[in-house]
Parts: sequence; structure tokens; C-alpha cells
Amino acid sequence: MRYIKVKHLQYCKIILATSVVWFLLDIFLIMYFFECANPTANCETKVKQTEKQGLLKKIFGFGDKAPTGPGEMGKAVHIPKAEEERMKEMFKINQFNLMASDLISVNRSLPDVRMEACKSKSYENSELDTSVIIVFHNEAWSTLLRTIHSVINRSPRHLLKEIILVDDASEREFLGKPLENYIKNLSVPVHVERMEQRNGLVRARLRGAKRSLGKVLTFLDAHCECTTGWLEPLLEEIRKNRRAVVCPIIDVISDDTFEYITGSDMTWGGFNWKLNFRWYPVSQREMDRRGNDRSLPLRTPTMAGGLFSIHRDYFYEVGSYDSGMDIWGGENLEMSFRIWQCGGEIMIVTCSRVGHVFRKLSPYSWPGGVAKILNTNTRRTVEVWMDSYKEFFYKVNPDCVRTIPRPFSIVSFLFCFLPVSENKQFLPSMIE
Ligand SMILES: [Mn+2]
Repeated sequence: MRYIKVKHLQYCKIILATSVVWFLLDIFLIMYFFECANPTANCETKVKQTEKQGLLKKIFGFGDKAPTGPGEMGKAVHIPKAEEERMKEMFKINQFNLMASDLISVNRSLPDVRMEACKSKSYENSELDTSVIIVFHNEAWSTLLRTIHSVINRSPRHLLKEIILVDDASEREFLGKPLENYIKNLSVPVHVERMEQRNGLVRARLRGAKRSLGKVLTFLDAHCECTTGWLEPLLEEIRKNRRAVVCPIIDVISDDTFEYITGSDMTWGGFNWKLNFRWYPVSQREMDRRGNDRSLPLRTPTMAGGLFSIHRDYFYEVGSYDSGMDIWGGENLEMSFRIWQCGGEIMIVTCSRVGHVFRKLSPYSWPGGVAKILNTNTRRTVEVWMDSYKEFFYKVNPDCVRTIPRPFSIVSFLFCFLPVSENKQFLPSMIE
């Protein structure tokens, strides 16, 4: 009898121990999947960690499959015919396919689109870190969040100081408290600055820069997706030359399908005599300078302006932006002329790639009218930076003089002390 009792007790112990083991394993698995189902969790890093450890992968074969949701790996999203009417209505809100965007994960995966030579480059451990500054005005939730998550997921943590969102007086309710609650749970400090009234890109960026703590400022639009290895080569060029102002290659995220489409590394920024920014083929002179190595950074006359990094101290040394510019437009050429004439250089770093939703129409309101705003901004640029070339611009654009309020004053160029006559020689060859 006593023998049976002892044996019974042993069985119980074995059953109990086995149950505890299974119970713990269950909890472990549930927690693992719960975290990845949660949109705020950094699942890409999580998968990477798992791969490093190799434990789950070896036992259960996890991590082998690429995600298969809509738009994963940068694929196009097609809306079924039955939804077409609603899709068209939603398109008008942001001037891109909002329905497609909302279907795509905020953590969507992208292919590694870098050229082969870029993948093997290694970068010295830099002391530089960056604040990423993102200005938005009535941006869609899904595009804004995908921008933020792509920065967090694909930036080495030690290089990313913080993300600063600057809200240029948006009217959409979800960009208020709900956004503030959401960003509290992210693994990188994210702050929101609110402009009291609509100011436009320049003054909003200046507000973000003012409160930033990183050594480098990285400006991004609010509808971008950063790809693997986007940040390291940008900071590397600034480490080598603190006056280098660097842009990634801007890939295209289709406004119709949100497909990720690679852009060319053979174009650079220029402008025409209406002072519109334009892309042109890279000159043979620049190809020769780089020894035909397309993975080396390329010196560009002007930049598109939406996406770039600049050393914070250098940004203020050259007088930052012209704070007299309203809303949007012209500030990219102004900054380009400023940098070349203040001893810096602008480069497209061809190993860094960031996608951007290009739109056919602007979704923004333009208080006071588009023409007046663009002409004012452009006139400020030509008056400060173009010397006698400005007469050429005024001949081509007589309207510009008529629509500008007088008098107007510009103080920003006073900050630029460096003699740069040799850089001015660069101007005539880059214009149409
Ligand atoms: Mn944009």
C-alpha cells in the first residue's frame, strides 16, 4: 500500500513538472507573437535578434518566411473593383491612394535596393548622432506612422537620438491626442511640437531644429520609408566633412499603389530660369571625379529639399533657413545656393535610399494664393544669392516683381562670412 502511494506521488510530480514546462513554453510563445502583433513593437529588430540567437529558428523554423501582407517587400497594392468609388473619394484627402496606404502595415518590409558595392561598405564608429525632424500638415495616419516606424526599424539605435514631429497646425483630430498617446510607446524618444498657426515648412523645421539634441539634423517628409542602411552613409559623409550636406537617393513610392520603385543614381538636382527645381543627368565631369564609381557620393548643384542631413552647428553657422519664407516652395534652392556659397557642399549619397510618395497635385491649402507665396519665396532667394543673375530671372518672370509686397527685408545672408568666389564659378554650368 505504502509502495503504491509513493509511486502515485512520483507520477503526480512528473505530470506536474511536465505541465509547468508546457505552461511556460506557451507563455513564451504567446508573448513572442503578442509583441509582433502589436503595431508599436519593433518586430523587425525582434526578428533580427531571433535570427542571431537562432534558437527559435532552429527548433520551429521561425523567421524563414517573409511577411505576406498587402504591400510587403514594397509590392503594389491593388484595390478591388468594388471599392473603386470609395478609393477615389479617399484619394482626394491627401492626393494619394489613402485606402492602399491604410492597408499596408506601419512596419512594412522593403527590399534591400542598394547597389552591391554599398552592401559591403563599413563605416567608422561615429560620434555623430541625429535628430530626425518630420514636419506634417494634415498628414494621413498610416503614412506618418510608416515614416516613423521605418526610421526606428532601420536606424542603428546609437545613431538615432530622437524623432521630432512638428505639427504645422493640422486640423485632423487623430493628429492631436491620439498621436501623442501612440508615440509614448515607441522605443525611441519621439516629441511633438505644435505650431500655433499655419506657418509652412521653413518655420516649422526651424522650430524642430531649435529643440533638437542630436549633433546632426535629418529632415524628412512625413510620407517616407527609409530602407536598410539609409542612415550610416549619410552620417559618414558629415563625419568626414562637417560642411557636407547630404541627401539620400529619393526612391519613388507610387501615389497610386504604394509600390516601392527605385530611383536613378544618375540624376542630380538643378533648376531652370523660372527657378523651378529639376532633375538632370549627372555630368561627365562628376562621373570622372568619382572615377566612375557610382557608389561614391555625388556632388549635386541643388537638392530637392525634402530629405537631407546637415551638421547642426553648420546649419546655424550658415544662417539656417530664411525664416521669411511662407508655406512651401523655393526653400530648397535657397538652401542649396546658401550652402555652395558658404563653403559647404551638397551631395547625394548613392548608398543611402529613402522612398517618398511623389504626388501629382499638392493637397495643401495656400493662404494668400500659390503664386504670391512661390514668387515671394523665390524673390527672396534671387535677391540674396544670385547677384547680377537675378536680372535674368526677372526678365523671364516679370510677374514676380509685381506680386511681391514692398518693402521686404532679408537678414539671413548676414550669417554667411566665408569667401566662396570659386564656388560661384559653379553656378552657370548647372542651370538651364
Ligand atoms: Mn513630400
